[in-house]
This record gives sequence, structure tokens and C-alpha cells, in this order.
Amino acid sequence: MKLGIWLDAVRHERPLVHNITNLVVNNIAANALLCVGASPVMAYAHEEVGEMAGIAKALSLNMGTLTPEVVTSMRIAGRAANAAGVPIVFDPVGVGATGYRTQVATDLLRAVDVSILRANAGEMSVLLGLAGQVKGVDALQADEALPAAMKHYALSSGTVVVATGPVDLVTDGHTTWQLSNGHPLLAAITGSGCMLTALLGAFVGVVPKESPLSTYAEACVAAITSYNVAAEQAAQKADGPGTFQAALFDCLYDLESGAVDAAANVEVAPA
Ligand code: ATP
Ligand code: TZP
Ligand code: MG
Ligand code: MG
Repeated sequence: MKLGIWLDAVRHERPLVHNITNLVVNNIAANALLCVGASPVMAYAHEEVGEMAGIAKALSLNMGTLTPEVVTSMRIAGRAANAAGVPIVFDPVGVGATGYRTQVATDLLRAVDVSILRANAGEMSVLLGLAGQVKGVDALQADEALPAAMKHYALSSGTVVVATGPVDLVTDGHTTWQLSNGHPLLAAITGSGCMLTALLGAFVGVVPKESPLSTYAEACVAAITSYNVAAEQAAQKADGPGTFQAALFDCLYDLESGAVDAAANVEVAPA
């Protein structure tokens, strides 16, 4: 699978990505999008989110710091995106940590047609009804049945399902990919998953409309691998988490599509 062409497409098309994300990561998610060549916008007001989602190339929804107002913003934006055929990425941050988060995630997935569901492996296990564990927003434990449950969910809902961690899993229900790029320093900074959720918006934002789910899955594999290869490069330059975060932006900005393909560690999982 050629992945670098997706990064080139993002740089060429500069997709507008509408983010409804959390108070912790608004700035770094916007910067990550700018670094790969996308156009970020953060918009929350009920009065404008429908209009903004309708003109965006992708809508990225993130549950990190929920309030009832933000939940309503997500619903309005989600419905408008669905009506306009704009793909939605959903990150159920902290699902399972509180009853409220679990309720909001479940309700949103019923109310809105999500194209990409991304969570850490603990959150994904909880969301899919398995024995996962989360501590606040951090993954503690995934269930060994997670790959099968992700496949089942992908097939039944027509969603690309992405569970991240030291090894990332991406499935469209037919094929599951195991991605092994990245660096442990990603787990030492806040928002590394949330930045990825924003970047998934940029990459699915350049998928031609009416494409099959497998094309969206390919764009997700490219987004994750691009990000994780940039993280590997950043770790070489960094002295610790602080310099790593700055180097991650620099490396995303300088990332070459050829370097993504050369460093990609992507395997199709056995059926
Ligand atoms: P958590 O809060 O549990 O860290 P998260 O939502 O931040 O969850 P992660 O699962 O940490 O999300 O994934 C964020 C990014 O970091 C992904 O690109 C993933 O591949 C990468 N990553 C996380 N941990 C590692 C690791 N130990 N080695 C390599 N890459 C990692
Ligand atoms: N608290 C609420 S949202 C958030 C924290 C610490 C950021 C979570 O970021 P990530 O990418 O899921 O680690
Ligand atoms: Mg994290
Ligand atoms: Mg997260």
C-alpha cells in the first residue's frame, strides 16, 4: 500500500477540518493540522457549527472535556455533516471513565453516522462492550477480543475502526492492518491521541466522495503512519517530552512522503 501519496494530497488540497475538540488540545490539534498542510478551524457555537461542518472537508469530534453545550454542538455539527456528505471522525475520549461519557458516546453514535471511530485500545474495548479499562483519559487495559469486536462493529456500522497504542489496529471489517510505527514519547505528552484524531480528519478530508470504506481505511493507515514516522524522527532530536512536542511539529512540517513509505511498518493481520 502506498501511503505517502495521501500526505501529498493533503498538502495539495489543504482540506478545511472543523474540530470540536477539548480544552486541553485546541491549540496543538490546530498546529498539527497546519503542519501537515491542512486548514484547521475550531468552532463551537450552536449558531454556526452546522454551517461550518457543511463547508468543511471533514468534521473531527472529540469528547475530551464535555459539557452539555459541547454535546449539543457535536449533534448539530454531526447532523449537518451527514446531510452534506462530510466524513466524521469521532474520538470518545475517556469513555468508560464516567457514566456521562459512556452515555454521550453511545447516544452520539446512535444519532450521527460516523465514518471513523478512533480511540485508545482501553477506550475502544469499553465502548465495544468488552472488558477494557481506562483511567481518566488513559488506556489501562485492552481486551484480547478487541480485534474481533472492532471487525464486527466496522461491518455492522460501515465505520472504519481505529484502536491506538504501541501497536495500532485499523479495520474496515474486511481487512485489519497492524501498524507498528511511533515512539513511547507519544504517551509522555498530553493530546497525542487527540492530535491524531484531528489529523485523521485531514486525511479522510481528501478521500473522494462516494469512495468505498476501504479507501477511508487506507487514508487512516496513511494518517497514522505519517504521524508516527514524524514522531520517530522527532524522538531522535528530543531530550524529553517538552522538546519532543516541539520537534513533532517540526517533523510533521518537514515530513516527506518518500520517508513515510520508506519507514512504514504496516502489516495485514491474519484473518
Ligand atoms: P492514552 O491517553 O492512553 O495515551 P491516546 O488517546 O493518547 O491514549 P494513544 O493510544 O496513546 O492515544 O495513541 C496516540 C498515538 O501514539 C498513536 O499514534 C499511537 O500509535 C502512538 N503511541 C502510543 N503509545 C505508543 C508506544 N508505546 N510506542 C509507539 N507509539 C505509541
Ligand atoms: N483531559 C481531558 S481531555 C485530555 C485530558 C488530559 C487530553 C487527552 O488527550 P489524549 O490525546 O487522549 O491523551
Ligand atoms: Mg494520551
Ligand atoms: Mg485519547
